Amino acid sequence: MRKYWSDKVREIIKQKGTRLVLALDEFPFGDFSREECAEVLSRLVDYLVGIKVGVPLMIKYGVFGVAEIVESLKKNSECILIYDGKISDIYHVNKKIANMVFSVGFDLVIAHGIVGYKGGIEGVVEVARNFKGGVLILAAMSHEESWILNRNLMEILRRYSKVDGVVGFILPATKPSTIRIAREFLGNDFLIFSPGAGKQGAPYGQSIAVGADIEIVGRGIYESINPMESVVSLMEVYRQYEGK
Ligand code: NUP
Repeated sequence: MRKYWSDKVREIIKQKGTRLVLALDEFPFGDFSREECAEVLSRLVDYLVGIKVGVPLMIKYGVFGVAEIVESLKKNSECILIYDGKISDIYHVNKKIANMVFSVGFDLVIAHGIVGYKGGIEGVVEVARNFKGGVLILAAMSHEESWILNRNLMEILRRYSKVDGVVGFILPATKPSTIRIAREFLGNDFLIFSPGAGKQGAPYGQSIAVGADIEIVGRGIYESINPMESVVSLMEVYRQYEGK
């Protein structure tokens, strides 16, 4: 599935001329009603490679409520749907979570690499293979004290790059050296998705410059007064890296 998902994501990047995945941790935008928000999203989707749904939205609307929102977006434009549950439990619980999210139409799910594969993330990977979905491994994080996790970067990359079903890694834009190291180690077969640009302080585009395929942006878009203007202006930033 690795080649399938990396080709698919890179094809959408080419088609749409952007590198952006929207982190949807809140719905609706500002004071918009749910209908108005759905309308804004349906127009934004032409300028997005995908949408990443976080736990806050899942708690608020439940897996079926979220599925309804995201499925309607998929109708308008090709778009990768990612569940960011940072799955990090033991094998059989991970399996249940993965089964629920893949069965409502998510394409990729994010799992915490630090948990370990055997008896842990293996549960997510097995389900992903059944659904022909993919797993993105969180290998380092963007926040201040993330060094506790991030010092295990090489071990996580080494371990999970051997696992069939793992299609890519999440690496922080706020720590660009982790992206550089990972790209050099992984080569081009794996996808790299990077959060941390905008509100967390990394400059837009920096993660792409050092080797990421995709930039994940949340508040910079959904808290913006004009979300459409924000996604279009980000396209300009990513245009510099066309063909990279
Ligand atoms: O290390 C990580 N940092 C991070 O911000 C790993 C993540 N998955 N994220 C997610 O990226 C976070 O859960 C949020 O959905 C998004 C960043 O949002 P924002 O800072 O652009 O609003």
